[in-house]
Amino acid sequence: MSSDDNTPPPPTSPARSSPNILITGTPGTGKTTAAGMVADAVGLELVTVGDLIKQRNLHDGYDEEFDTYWLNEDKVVDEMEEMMAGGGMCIDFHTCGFFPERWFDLVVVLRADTKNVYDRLERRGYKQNKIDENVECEIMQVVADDARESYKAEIIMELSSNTLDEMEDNVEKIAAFVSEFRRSHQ
Ligand code: DAT
Repeated sequence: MSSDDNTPPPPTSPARSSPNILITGTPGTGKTTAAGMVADAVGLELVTVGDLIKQRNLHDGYDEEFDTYWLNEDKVVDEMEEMMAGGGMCIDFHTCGFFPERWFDLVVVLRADTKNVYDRLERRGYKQNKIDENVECEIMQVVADDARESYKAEIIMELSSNTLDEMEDNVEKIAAFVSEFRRSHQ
């Protein structure tokens, strides 16, 4: 028997018939809204990682100053490993570099104008220091850079999310990727 027979796929291209997608971006860029629409449109299972962290205590305590939880990356990855194994997941989180590269077939980075990020976070009732930190994060392209350092360029989709029309276009583009992935991985 040749050594090529029955060789399992390499860890970077796992055999799954439905893709795992990550939707990331600075808070206020529209991740949760877009992820929910994508999951509904194409039948992916939605995981809002921020909620998971709170529900399952995957953090190292609470930061009063920034009104946020200290992320425990190892706990989050351990908790999610099994759910990612079968594919078909739509993951929504505002940072991305600590997730294993092999988990994702598409990484969407949403971008928005500073004013929109500011207004959306203000409407959400964020404290001023948290608004300022996130606006700066968007200006400095922190999440986009993190994605570029962590994932292959060909699986990253950077999309503008300033208007409802753009949001709908984005959902259509992501849904089209999912359909094509499923068609070609039957
Ligand atoms: P995130 O999950 O990135 O923090 P969100 O999905 O909660 O963002 O959206 C924040 C608010 O902004 C919410 O009220 C919906 C609105 N919003 C998001 N994307 C938008 C877009 N492209 N056009 C108009 N409003 C948008």
